[in-house]
Amino acid sequence: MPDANPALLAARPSRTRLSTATLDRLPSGIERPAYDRATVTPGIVHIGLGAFCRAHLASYTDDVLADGDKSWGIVGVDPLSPAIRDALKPQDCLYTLLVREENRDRLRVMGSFLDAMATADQLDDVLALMAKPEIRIVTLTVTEKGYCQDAATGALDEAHPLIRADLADPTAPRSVPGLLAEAIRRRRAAGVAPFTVLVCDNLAQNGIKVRGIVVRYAELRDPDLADYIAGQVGFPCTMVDRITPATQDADRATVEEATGCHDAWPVVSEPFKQWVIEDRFPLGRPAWEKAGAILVDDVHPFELMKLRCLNGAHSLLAYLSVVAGIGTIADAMADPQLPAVMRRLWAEDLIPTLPPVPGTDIPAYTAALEARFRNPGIRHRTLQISSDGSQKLPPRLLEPARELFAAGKAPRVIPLAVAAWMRFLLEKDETGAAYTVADPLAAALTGIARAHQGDAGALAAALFAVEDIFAPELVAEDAFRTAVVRHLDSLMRAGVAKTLAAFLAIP
Ligand code: CS2
Repeated sequence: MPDANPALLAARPSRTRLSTATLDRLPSGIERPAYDRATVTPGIVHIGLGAFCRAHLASYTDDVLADGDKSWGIVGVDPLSPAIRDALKPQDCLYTLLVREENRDRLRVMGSFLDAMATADQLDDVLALMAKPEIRIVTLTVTEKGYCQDAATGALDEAHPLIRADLADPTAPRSVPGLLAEAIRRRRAAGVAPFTVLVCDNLAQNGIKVRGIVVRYAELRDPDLADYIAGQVGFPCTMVDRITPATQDADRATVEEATGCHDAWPVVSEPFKQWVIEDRFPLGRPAWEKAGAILVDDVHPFELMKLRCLNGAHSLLAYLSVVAGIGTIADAMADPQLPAVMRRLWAEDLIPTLPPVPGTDIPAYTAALEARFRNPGIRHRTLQISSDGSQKLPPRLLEPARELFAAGKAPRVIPLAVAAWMRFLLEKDETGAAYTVADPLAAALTGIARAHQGDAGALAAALFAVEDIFAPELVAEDAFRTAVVRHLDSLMRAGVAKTLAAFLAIP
C-alpha cells in the first residue's frame, strides 16, 4: 500500500504540478507522450488503478498511441477508494514512471490514461462508460482477492459479503464480478456487442478462472445473462510481469527533483517487462505486439513459469525475510542462505512441474530473475509481498506441490515456504518487532496462530483445516504435513538462519 497522503502533498501551493500545461517545462531528458493526447479517444476501461497497471498496461499502450493508433486511450477506474483518482485528476491523469536501471534512473511521463474515475462516488458514470460501443476491452488489475474467489478452488465465493450485497442489489454493484456482469447486461440491453475482459492479475489461467466466477455470479443473478456471458464474452488469458513496488515518499521526492514538477502519485518499476496474451479479441485490440507484447494461442506455459518461478520465489523469500527482519527482496538476495534456498525451490520443486515454454530457456529465465531480484534501485518490501498469502499460496506453491505428489514425487522446499508463512502469521519477527498480516482471512488466520503459538503441530493442523487455502488432496499427504510441521517447529524454536542452515546441509 502507498504510504503517503497525496492529498496533503498536493495541497502545498507553491509547487508546479505536473499537468498538460506544464509538460513543456520538463527538462529535456524526461520522456513524454510522443503524441497529441487531445486526439486520443478511449477504447479501454481499466479497473484497478494501482502502481502495477500504470507501469505495465500503460507503457505498452503508450507505445501503441505513439505509433499512431489513437483509438485506444485508457480510462482508469478505482473500485476501492477515490484516492488515486483524486491524485491523478489535477494532473490531467499524467504521471511519471521512474524506471530504475542498475546504474541510472529513466523518467517517462505517461499519457495513456485519459481519465480516472472511482466507483465509490461515480458508479453510474462508470457503468455508462463501460456500456459505450467505443469501449472494446475492459482490463483488470484488482489483485487476486478482488475477484471474490475461493482461493483453493478458484470458484466464486458465494458467501462473500460483496457478492451477497450485489445479488441483493445487482444494478448498483460493488464487487468486480457484479460490476462486469452489470456492464455486460447494459450493453446487451442497448444492443452493443460485449467488450473483451482481459484479466491482468496473477491467477492461474486468469481468463478462464474469472470467466467462471462471472458466469457463476450471473447464474445466481439471472441464468439468461449467465448463458449470454458464457456464450458471447471473451476472457483471454494473459501473463503479466513487471516488478513495481508501492510508491514511497522518497520516490515522490526523487521525481520532483528530477522533473521540477510535483507528481502526487508517480510509479517506480524495474526496466524489465513482459506480457503474453491470448489473441482472442472479437472487437479488436491495440497492436500491443508493436510494444513488445507476445500474442499467442496458449498462455498457460508462460503463466505457469512466471507464477511459479517468479511469484513462488517471491513468496518464499517474503515470508522467511519478514520473520527474519529482512526488509526488501534486494536485501534477501544479499543474505548468505536465502538465494541458495530459492535456487533449490526452482530446481527441485517448481521447474519439474513446468511444461516446455515456447522460445524460453528456463535456466536462463531463472538466472535473469535472480538479477532482477538483486536490482539495488528497487526497494520491494518483503512485507508488501507477504500480503494476501491465502490467495497467493495456492497458485504459486500449493498447486505445484499437489502436482508433484500426483506424479509420485514429494516437494522438498515448498513445505519450508508453507511453514514460513505459518510462522509469519504470529505477527512478530525474530527481533521482536511487530507487523500486521494483511490478508482477507487475516482475522481467522492470526487468531489460529495466536491460539497455537507454542505448538507447531497444533498450529499447522489448525491451518491445514482452512479449506479456502488447502486442497484436501494436499493435506491428505502425510509427507507434506510432516515436513511442514518439522520446518515450522524449527522456525519457531531455532529461527530462520538455523533452519535454513540445517536445510541446506542436507543435499
Ligand atoms: C509479487 C508480485 O506482490 C507480490 O506478490 O510477487 O507483485 C510481483 O512483483 C509481480 O507479479 C511481478 O510481475
